[in-house]
Amino acid sequence: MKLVYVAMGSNIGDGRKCLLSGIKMLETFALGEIRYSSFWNTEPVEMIDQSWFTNAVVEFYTDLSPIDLLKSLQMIENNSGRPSNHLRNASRTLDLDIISYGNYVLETDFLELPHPRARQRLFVLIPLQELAPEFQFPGDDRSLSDLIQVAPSIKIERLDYLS
Ligand code: PH2
Ligand code: MG
Ligand code: MG
Repeated sequence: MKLVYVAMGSNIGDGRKCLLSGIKMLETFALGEIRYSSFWNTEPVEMIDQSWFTNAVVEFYTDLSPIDLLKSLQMIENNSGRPSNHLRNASRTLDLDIISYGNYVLETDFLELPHPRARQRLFVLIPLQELAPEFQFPGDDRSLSDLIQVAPSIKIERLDYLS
């Protein structure tokens, strides 16, 4: 059983609904409770002329292998209306990226662990810090605060559904 962190993002349709329905689908195979961060509205990074994203990070345990977890996440993306042959960085109803899988460090053609770009992306680091302030990337002794300080700045605001 491994503890995993998955980043969620949506910039087509109602982002909050897309993320909530994604979490419901994750519940069908996660072991135990899924913990999740607040939802954050974030400026698109490395995309031109795209809508803002709703982003969050979730934490759960799994007994799936990294590759089977990746396949399950891709099935959920497809169920959310995202074609599997989409272009990299195209807009999407739901994007699910494995940020870390236990303390695995892995490099294959279709999966790299931990996620190769997460440490530079505030739309991952800030929800992750909210959810797991003590988190460290495998093989990296920097804190999330250290990483957040040097990451390229973007506009990011926490959604507050109670107000
Ligand atoms: N995902 C990307 C590229 N750019 N920007 C934001 N704000 N949020 C994302 O989830 C995101 C992005 C590729 O998956
Ligand atoms: Mg992504
Ligand atoms: Mg992805």
